[in-house]
Amino acid sequence: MTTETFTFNRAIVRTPSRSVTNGLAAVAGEPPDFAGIAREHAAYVNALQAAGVEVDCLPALEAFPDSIFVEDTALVFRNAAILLRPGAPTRRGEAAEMAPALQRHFDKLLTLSYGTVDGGDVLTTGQGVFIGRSGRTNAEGAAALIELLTGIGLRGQAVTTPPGVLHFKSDCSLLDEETILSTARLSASGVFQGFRIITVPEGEEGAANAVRINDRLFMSDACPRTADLLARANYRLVALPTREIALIDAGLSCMSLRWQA
Ligand code: CIR
Repeated sequence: MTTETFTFNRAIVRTPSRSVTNGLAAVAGEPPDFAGIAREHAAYVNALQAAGVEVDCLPALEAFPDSIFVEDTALVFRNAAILLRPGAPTRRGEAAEMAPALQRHFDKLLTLSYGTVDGGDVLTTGQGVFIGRSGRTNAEGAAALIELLTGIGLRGQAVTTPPGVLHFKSDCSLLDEETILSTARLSASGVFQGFRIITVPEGEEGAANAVRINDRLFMSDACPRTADLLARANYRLVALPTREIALIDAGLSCMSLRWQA
């Protein structure tokens, strides 16, 4: 059994820009508060460091309101990184902004050359890499990514994201090599056959976007019933504030690229 899918000692994050208050939201509503986002980001970075992760914090990019959500720009593995093509037109340029940091950290940097893929649609497990087609990740992008993954010895598989859900990982996360935390609407598709599934209680769908980092599990502090369930399953929980980032459709996984160097 390998634990590489949740053992991490390096991460890249990006300082939130003031423009983050104009981040994309599927349903226009209350905009997030900049100071609140900055606090949530700082708590997240502290939690990464407390988990033993060395964090490279990139400068804010005012031209890209959603650039704090670095996960969507790239995939990172032990020996290679893949620069993606984010699906939202206002976010496409974020990938080029990420390239220099990836060049610093990785000897091998591959680039998706056609289609669109957001990293939020990609779940890496010990058995393969799920690529959820979504409003952001199209079939061409998924096919191009599968080819790149094959070249670095990984097996990619295109799957479906439930309608109305932003990203595949908005609705699931890897808890350990055998276990996936998922919403009922996602696991109903049968996509996680062979895994043990822990289903988030109805009404707490946002809890499905958790992040396993070393011996702990980062999760939203707004999901008490899921926290109960996971604590009883013996996961070591780190509850983090997500109220403001949730206003622009984001969760905890979005705010970092994580790998084992
Ligand atoms: C967006 O709509 O692209 C951002 N407001 C939220 C991105 C969240 N990223 C993620 O789930 N990986």
